[in-house]
Amino acid sequence: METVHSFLKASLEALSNNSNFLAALAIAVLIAQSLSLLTARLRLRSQIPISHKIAVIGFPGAGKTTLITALFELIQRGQHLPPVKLHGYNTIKRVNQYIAKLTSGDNVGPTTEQDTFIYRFSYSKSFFWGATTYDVELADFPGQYTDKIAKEDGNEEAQREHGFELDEALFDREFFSWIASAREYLFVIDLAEIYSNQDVIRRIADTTARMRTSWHVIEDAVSERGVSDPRRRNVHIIFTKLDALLAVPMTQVDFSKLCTTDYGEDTEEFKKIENAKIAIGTVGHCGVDVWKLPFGDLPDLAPLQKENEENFRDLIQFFQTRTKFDGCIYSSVKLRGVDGERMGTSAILSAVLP
Ligand SMILES: Nc1nc2c(ncn2[C@@H]2O[C@H](COP(=O)(O)OP(=O)(O)OP(=O)(O)O)[C@@H](O)[C@H]2O)c(=O)[nH]1
Ligand SMILES: [Mg+2]
Repeated sequence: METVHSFLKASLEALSNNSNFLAALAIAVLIAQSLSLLTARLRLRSQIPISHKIAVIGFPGAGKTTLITALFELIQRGQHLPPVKLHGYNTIKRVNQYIAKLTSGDNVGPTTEQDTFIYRFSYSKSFFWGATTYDVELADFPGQYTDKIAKEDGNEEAQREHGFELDEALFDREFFSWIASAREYLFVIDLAEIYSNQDVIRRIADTTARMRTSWHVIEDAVSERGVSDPRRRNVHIIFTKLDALLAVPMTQVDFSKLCTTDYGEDTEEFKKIENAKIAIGTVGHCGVDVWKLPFGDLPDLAPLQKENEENFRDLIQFFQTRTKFDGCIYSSVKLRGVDGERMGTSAILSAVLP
């Protein structure tokens, strides 16, 4: 008995003398414990769906509903996401109705207060610890709402001084609660509307002021409801209807001159269209369809985008300082890539989906 005791004592002494060994042992135990805790947490997380809310904000006619429809059209192709499940009869019905309209070239029609709609879908992603499910909500609010929250446009200083005295009763309460809990905000700006204006600079200044006011009101709603810091919300600016900037309006094309030679390819009129690369509508009686030019055939868009972002520098800087600004994306439902994808749609999905 005494020999066993002295053997154990001697062994322990030998081990404790070897402090490196003990330290390594302690670290190994710690790592094993942390790993099992982390795996347990991740497993638990994979069992609870993660909620992800995306708010689409913009003035009436900016192209919000059309854009959302184009996003669903891409989602349903299943190239960019694992299989997606649409939730609720209304989401399924609306998505399919609107996609049919978009495909046939019909307008989806303005969204009214009664139409305020939250699309719901979910999908799962596999990780080494299991699958995580995301419950996504995408809200299409009527442009009239944005108009109302930005009604103090051009008078931001006074508004900041006097606080926000917006009549919340004007709004559906659900709107503010939902907006305050969103994770991603898409501010949609209509390029066609901006650049077709008589006074472009004034229009940009006005849009900037109204968008800023909208964000101030959202910030206010967020802090009032005590949910996390508005500076941690992701904001994206989406410039829609890019095609309108590349277009030669049909009224400017003289069809009689277009067709003077074989398909008129050498005429000045044809060059006008060729240079613009796209025209609104089909050049009917020549049978030349300039609608579906793939992205690769478009003129270099970088200078145009640079100039536009220079024009919107104030708004971009405002979002950069007050939010987690994620940049600008250009979209057009009329311009398609060779695989049929509408311009901007996959960039938007990658930017806003987890
Ligand atoms: N040329 C062109 N027109 C577009 C594009 N996207 C939308 N439009 C047109 O713009 C108009 C308004 O589109 P909507 O999607 O209804 O706009 P909205 O922002 O939902 O409008 P509200 O619901 O009133 O707030 C429709 O006539 C669309 O066909 C685009 O990329 N290019
Ligand atoms: Mg709409």
